[in-house]
Amino acid sequence: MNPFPASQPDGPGPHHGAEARKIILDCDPGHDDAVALLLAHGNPNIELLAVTTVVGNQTLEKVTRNALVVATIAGITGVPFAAGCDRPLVRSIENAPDIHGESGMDGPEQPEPTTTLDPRHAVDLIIDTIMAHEPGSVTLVPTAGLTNIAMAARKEPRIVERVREVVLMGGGYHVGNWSPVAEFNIKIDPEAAHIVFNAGWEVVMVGLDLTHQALATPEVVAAIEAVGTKPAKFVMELMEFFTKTYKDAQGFDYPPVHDPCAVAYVIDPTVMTTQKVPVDIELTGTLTLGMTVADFRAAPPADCHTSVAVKLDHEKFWNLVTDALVRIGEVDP
Ligand SMILES: [Ca+2]
Repeated sequence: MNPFPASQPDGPGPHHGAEARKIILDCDPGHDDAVALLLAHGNPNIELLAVTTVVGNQTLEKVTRNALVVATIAGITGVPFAAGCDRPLVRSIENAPDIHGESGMDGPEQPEPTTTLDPRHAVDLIIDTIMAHEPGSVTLVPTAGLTNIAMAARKEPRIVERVREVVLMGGGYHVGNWSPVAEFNIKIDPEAAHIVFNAGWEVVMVGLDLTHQALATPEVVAAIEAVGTKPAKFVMELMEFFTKTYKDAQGFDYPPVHDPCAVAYVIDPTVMTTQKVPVDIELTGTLTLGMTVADFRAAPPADCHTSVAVKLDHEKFWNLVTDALVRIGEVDP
């Protein structure tokens, strides 16, 4: 039962209000990217301006198709989707089939997408979208390797001052997952990450220190199932697959659902605590390539433009996700 039917124009729903935060979601779906996209679509405090894809969890072709599948399942219309870079700036392609399967979003049945792609390259869609909006109004939310974002900053440097902030899922100041000290999104394109972290815009790093607190426990999965809609069933089945691969590949009892944490921070910064600290990217270490090196030795300098996410309010976070699914309601693809 959907308490917020779409036919009720004045009621709450996934229709953004005047104060909604404008975001561009740059992603590589990806089980957790799919949840991030559903959260962004279903929360009224977010106005989703564009969705862009980049090679990462799987090939560009696969993750782009997956993004369109999620759009179809969630009934996302009127938002441009564009495909971006199909390889990192310097390094060879690394995908993560051990976590996300051969399709990049294995588990649930996937309908044929009905959403079509914007003809622009993602880098151009990102630039066009930022330049078309008021300075300081657009937030970039990358939940993948940072190739598209780095390319956009290099191609049109004026976006750096115009963006309100970059809230990214990636890195970790005490922990890695693709190496002992490096996280996947940073490690697969460290040069791009170096560009993004050193551009001078505000960067909020929602890294593994935070996202390893966003576990899809059995209680969480049951709450999602209880929403009782097709999009909720889709998320539940994504979580079932994710639970198995995270157990097999990394020994987690419950999977950390990384990417929606970045969206949740934009919706409500009180969902987590953050700490201002200088962060830079290791590019030359033989054991530490792609490490997000955070300098906690002293108070951050006045011009420090990076912060890291520290502590998650688990209940508040998952309530946002289930609330978004309730608002999305039933969708007939
Ligand atoms: Ca991702």
